[in-house]
Amino acid sequence: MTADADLTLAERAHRIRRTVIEMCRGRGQGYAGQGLALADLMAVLYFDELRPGHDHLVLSTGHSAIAVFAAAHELGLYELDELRTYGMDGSRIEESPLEGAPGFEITGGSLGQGLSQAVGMALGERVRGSDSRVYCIVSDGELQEGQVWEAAMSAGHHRLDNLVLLVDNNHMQADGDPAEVTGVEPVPEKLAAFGFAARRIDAHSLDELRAAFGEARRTAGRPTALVCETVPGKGVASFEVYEKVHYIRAEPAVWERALEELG
Ligand SMILES: Cc1ncc(C[n+]2csc(CCOP(=O)(O)OP(=O)(O)O)c2C)c(N)n1
Ligand SMILES: [Mg+2]
Repeated sequence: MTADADLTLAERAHRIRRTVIEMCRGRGQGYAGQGLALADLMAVLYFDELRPGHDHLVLSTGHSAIAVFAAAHELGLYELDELRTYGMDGSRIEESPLEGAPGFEITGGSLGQGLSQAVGMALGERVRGSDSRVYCIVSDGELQEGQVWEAAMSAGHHRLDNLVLLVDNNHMQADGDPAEVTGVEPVPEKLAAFGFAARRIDAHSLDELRAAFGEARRTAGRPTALVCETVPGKGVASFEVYEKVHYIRAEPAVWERALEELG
């Protein structure tokens, strides 16, 4: 745990990546590719963008919870020892999270539902006269769910400029590349047609992420969508071979080598 305010965002992202590997090492398996891919986004969200107790993060892609747990560890919400019980029977460190676990506003697992909840929260905050902002993470595979587009239509209709949709565009779903399963592109253009200020960003560039969030805050009258280009396994060279692997199950030595590579 650390509350060291002097760490840079790059150092936070690096620590989040190490925690992701530590979590998978516990049981020898987990969503390591997604956790590593989302580490930079998590660092910027939690240590630059979200105002604690004020803004909302809605993780629609429940199985990517590992990234949020690892970031929550940086905030001091979970001890590393507990995070190492990730996915074990009886642990509250679920592979897909439950609403009410520290860091999680909704229950995950059934894909496609989070944006609807985020739209409801954003509308609710507006009705209350609050300036709270709502950030919602969905995945590229999840865009195949019709409910996401119903929610997007609603966000555009209500001109929810307090809503930021983040698409984890890692070009991977359980059965391969969405382009080969059921194509979802062109995502920015589709979301723009639904009323979003939408664009694609490199979600491993801390500068691009910060600039995009700044622009979203300055955008009035429209929700923002950031199609975040991410690389599964980002930061651990030997995980390149797992680039298109949705779930990693490996021997202890593999996790130990990953930690050595991260440094
Ligand atoms: C409604 C629903 N349908 C199917 C699944 C099974 N499922 C779990 S993960 C997954 C892949 C979704 O794509 P994506 O989130 O892009 O995968 P990743 O990038 O993490 O590999 C699917 C179909 C689910 N969790 N919920
Ligand atoms: Mg994906």
